[in-house]
Amino acid sequence: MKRILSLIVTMMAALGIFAEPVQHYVANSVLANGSWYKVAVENSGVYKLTYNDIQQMGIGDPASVRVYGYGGAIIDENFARLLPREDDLPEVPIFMDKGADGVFSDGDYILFYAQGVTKDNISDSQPTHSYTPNYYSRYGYYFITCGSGEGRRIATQEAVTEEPTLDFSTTYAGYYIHSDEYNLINSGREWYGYKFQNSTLTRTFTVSDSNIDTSLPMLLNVSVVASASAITTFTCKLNGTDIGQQIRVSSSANYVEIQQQFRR
Ligand SMILES: [Ca+2]
Repeated sequence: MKRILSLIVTMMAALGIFAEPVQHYVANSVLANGSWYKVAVENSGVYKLTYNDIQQMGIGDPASVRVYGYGGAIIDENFARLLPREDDLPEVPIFMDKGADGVFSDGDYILFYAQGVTKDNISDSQPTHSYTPNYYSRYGYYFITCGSGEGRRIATQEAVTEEPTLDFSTTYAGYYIHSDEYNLINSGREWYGYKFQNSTLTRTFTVSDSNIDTSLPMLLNVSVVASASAITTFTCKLNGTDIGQQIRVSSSANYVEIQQQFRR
């Protein structure tokens, strides 16, 4: 009896510990105070706001401008992995060019890096390049305000003086051609972009980047879906030449998806 009682006490103590809520929330959002201006971004990159842009937003003191936000990448659906993260908007470091007079004024600007809606998954160990789209938004948003004094700045790195150990003039690049126009069963995340039917049985997709070195290996990922009473075939050509075997989708009353890789 004594042993059972002791077990219950231990369990209650343990339950008491786990019932304690884990607090990850700030008391107030940064958005609670001041005037804010919201800007939308679609693609990742460095964005520029001029002194006049900031002034026209109605920011009281353009020299004290601050940028907040996470951008547009989809967040992890496993909330447990998000928990160590602050729940409020983080301040984004900016670069501010004040010109020769050292005063943020007409003709000056700020730069900041913004995350777009496509999250690149780049692996250093494998020559692959994939991406995760944001299924819920076409834009990411940043919030502009001003604070007192100077906001967060992009840190200056020490110049590297050592001799390089690797010399290269090319790198991997990824291009995505997708258009989320059709959701075939009006459900889920599978979206397709281009219909091949009736008189449109050929489509040309152009990557307009004159810096591509066409002598280097290339990997082409193609995803097609079909539903037909006969086998559906797709032929992929690169600059007019077949790049590999045809993609064959078996006949089916249901939609069948095929993903195929071509290497050249
Ligand atoms: Ca200036």
